[in-house]
Amino acid sequence: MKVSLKVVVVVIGVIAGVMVLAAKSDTVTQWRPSIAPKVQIDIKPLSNPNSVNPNSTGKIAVAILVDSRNDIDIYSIIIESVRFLGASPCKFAFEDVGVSPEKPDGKPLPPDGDVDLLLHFDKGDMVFPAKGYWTITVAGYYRTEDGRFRRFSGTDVMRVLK
Ligand SMILES: [Ca+2]
Ligand SMILES: [Ca+2]
Repeated sequence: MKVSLKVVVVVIGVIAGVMVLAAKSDTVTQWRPSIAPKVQIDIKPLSNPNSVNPNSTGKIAVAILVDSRNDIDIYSIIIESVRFLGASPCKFAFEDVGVSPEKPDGKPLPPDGDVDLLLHFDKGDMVFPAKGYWTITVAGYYRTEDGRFRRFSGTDVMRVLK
């Protein structure tokens, strides 16, 4: 009788151990880095410097350049969640865009074969900083493969005229 009780205790112990391990491995597979993924953005694609006159009306284009090396799928981005100086996009398109030259007034780089997200923002919706050069963060959310919403962001330098 005592032996069978020991066996039962051992069996329960093994089952409990397996359950703890299973729970732990589940936690591990669900783990995600807490830092928001950085994406490459290009304010005014094809243009460098990215000069903007806040006193005129119109739209400013921002390309979100995501390729197969990123953790973000370009089509998982929640368009309406993206913010650029307080504005949300008024227009968007999925297209492979040419990229701004690295040096001012240099030659733009041709499309690289990976589809990008091209967003347009209405200047009337935006809050501009004072005249000068500013590092601007464009941020938003994307949906992960397991259906969660995660933040991403990217930065580019913008020149505010006037
Ligand atoms: Ca640019
Ligand atoms: Ca591209």
